[in-house]
Amino acid sequence: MEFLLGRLLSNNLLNLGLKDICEEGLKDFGIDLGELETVEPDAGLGNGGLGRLAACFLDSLASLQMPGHGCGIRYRHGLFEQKIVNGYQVELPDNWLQDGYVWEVRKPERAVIVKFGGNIRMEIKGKNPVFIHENYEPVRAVPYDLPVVGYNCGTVNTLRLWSAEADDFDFSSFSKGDYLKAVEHKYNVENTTQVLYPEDSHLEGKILRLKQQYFFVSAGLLSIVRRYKKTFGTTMEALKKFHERIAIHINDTHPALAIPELMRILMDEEGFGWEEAWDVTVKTISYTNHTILPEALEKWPMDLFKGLLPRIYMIVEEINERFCKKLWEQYPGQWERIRHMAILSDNYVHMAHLSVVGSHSVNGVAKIHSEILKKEVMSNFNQFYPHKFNNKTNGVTHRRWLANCNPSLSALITEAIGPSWLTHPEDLTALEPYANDSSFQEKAAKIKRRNKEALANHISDYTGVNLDVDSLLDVHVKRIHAYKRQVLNALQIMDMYNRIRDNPNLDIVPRTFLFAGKAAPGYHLAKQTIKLVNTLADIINNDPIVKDRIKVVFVPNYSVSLAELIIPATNVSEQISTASKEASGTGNMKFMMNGAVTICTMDGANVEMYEEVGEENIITFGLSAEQVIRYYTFGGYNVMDEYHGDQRIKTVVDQLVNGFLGTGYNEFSDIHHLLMGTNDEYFILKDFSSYVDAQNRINDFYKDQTIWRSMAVNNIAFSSRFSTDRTISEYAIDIWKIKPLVVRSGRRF
Ligand code: 26V
Repeated sequence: MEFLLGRLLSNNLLNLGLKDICEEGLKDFGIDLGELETVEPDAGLGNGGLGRLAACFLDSLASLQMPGHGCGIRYRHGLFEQKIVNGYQVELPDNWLQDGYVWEVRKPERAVIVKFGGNIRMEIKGKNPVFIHENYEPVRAVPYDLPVVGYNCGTVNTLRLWSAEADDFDFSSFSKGDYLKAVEHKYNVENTTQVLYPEDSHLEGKILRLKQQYFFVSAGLLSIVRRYKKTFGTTMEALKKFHERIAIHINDTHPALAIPELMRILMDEEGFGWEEAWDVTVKTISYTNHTILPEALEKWPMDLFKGLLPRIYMIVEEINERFCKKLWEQYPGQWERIRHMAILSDNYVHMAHLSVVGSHSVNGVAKIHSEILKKEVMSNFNQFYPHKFNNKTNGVTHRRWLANCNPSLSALITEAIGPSWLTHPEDLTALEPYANDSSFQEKAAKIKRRNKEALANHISDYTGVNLDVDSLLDVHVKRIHAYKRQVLNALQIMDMYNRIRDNPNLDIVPRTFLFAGKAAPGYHLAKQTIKLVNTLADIINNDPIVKDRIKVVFVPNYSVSLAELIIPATNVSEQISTASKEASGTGNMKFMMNGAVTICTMDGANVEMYEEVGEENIITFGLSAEQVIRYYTFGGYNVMDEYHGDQRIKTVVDQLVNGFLGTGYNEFSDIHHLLMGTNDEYFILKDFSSYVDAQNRINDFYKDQTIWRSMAVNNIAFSSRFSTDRTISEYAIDIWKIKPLVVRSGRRF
């Protein structure tokens, strides 16, 4: 449901082998390619990690010559634009299509009709019941196709984005002279794909979102089946082999309606019986889970679901009934277990349950996350379907996130080890010997500094803050959320500030703390966190006692394009989620590839980064996931122990509400409540002391530039596991059973 593409021009040129020549050619006309690129809108059709992962998958699929395409929504407005006014986040609509979009090709002749509402009438034809959908609202889904260009291989796949369109007027109303009703109808239909929902971790059961889900799922499936029949024929025999030729992967539960929709098409439109349709459906569909946060697990009120999708509801009811019957056979009398696993319960449709039951593969996105799924969140399902569960650790495309966004570092790497790493990321390990090569270290450090200069220009334009390019750049960029613990970083900065005020000669390396990220518009705590960071920036950056040794900056409007500017300039990558909560993280991998050192908890893919790079090249701290889960299960942690037991903690917590920050006393009351009023649900104070120690270790390592630079190079050398080329190869072999389809043999560059 989300593809966070960012800009495509430069990446497409890179993949076509045309970037250098275009750069040179444009120079002759006095045009800078970097500047020209900024004319392209940044396609923000996603919230964060989940949508960006989908975009990276598309790049690797095409670059590995895999026949794999994306299906999504052409939102008229992508993720909102963030402005900071007086320290607060203000949201503005993202009007990315206002000047047209060069990459899309509208295909009106491939439009399909998606049906909402109405009622279902059953008729008996021969011996069989048939279901007729009546009085529905038809919505025309028009596809817009974007090319997905593979790297140096001739493969161009498709990302098909669906847009809801009405005929110019609803003629039946118009002919009766009801002009306003006709216009209203058009408005309502087109409303379906107007806007991307900006929540990424909290479910609001809005009917329009369910409508979006069914809209793109139904349109996508109708177009897949139509194409299939055109290619393989319309006979029942051909359709029974659907799963042998088609794999459909659902990115989280958002497209889970693909399960009942494929059932509907096979039964109601193609004449399959239930058993046959179910067999094909389960073998076709696979599912990735991207979160264990209970508040983000999708569930829809049954009434709402039934009203909008009456036939789909009937099918889900039948799936549920058959599933519960099987559970009963396996676990006779265990009502509680069955209620917990049911798809329909407590008046809700539970989409994760539907996704597990209706697919043949369920994967988590990092080893630790997949283990937690199996052992905790979905342990019942894992017992019932042990063969379905597996892990596919996330990745990022190293072509966009290293080659394209950091061309100087990329050239240095190629100069040292040759260009094979672009198509075979595992070859990056050849860099290991360079970690202790002083000339290589020196060159890499110079590039880092130049990247900081480029970032500094942007920051001074947008925030007025002058970034000290000689300071250590410590970066915390991602969506703002309690579990990602931007508050922990802020408290640590407050403590560092207190220490400098107490001892103005404190021995610390100059450091810039950079934050960026969007808060969901209704998420007050996240919005307060942004205000807190901006308040700290005001105080600290203007305090003469600090003498510019630490600075804080919040860069507005975090996006793919901004990430491409920030990540190559970063020295320290903050990945400090409460252990067990961050399914994987992918920003962590992008920083690693660009030679940043990670300070992190043992959460998500950080655990595997630690395994790859070794303990001497990464800074870890805090409770383990096991400890966190144990605390949740058995209790045992009392926030008052930390508050009263550590003066540093008491001081910074009090400073949130005692006027020290120079704002109203209630300004940060939600944050104070998060810590003291919820018994520190995210273990921010519990991990505080260990985090401060880890920050001190960073300080000490950075002082010795030889050590630091070797850590940085080792991070690049051991990052290859985190290329989506590796991830996609695993999905292709283990789940989708697809092979490369060679379009053009031989590489040209
Ligand atoms: C959930 C919801 C809940 C309902 C409202 C709208 C909405 C929109 C998106 C989501 C998805 C939440 C899950 C998610 O984004 N997970 C992230 O997935 C990344 C890619 O696997 C992973 O790296 C992050 O750790 C994980 O938080």
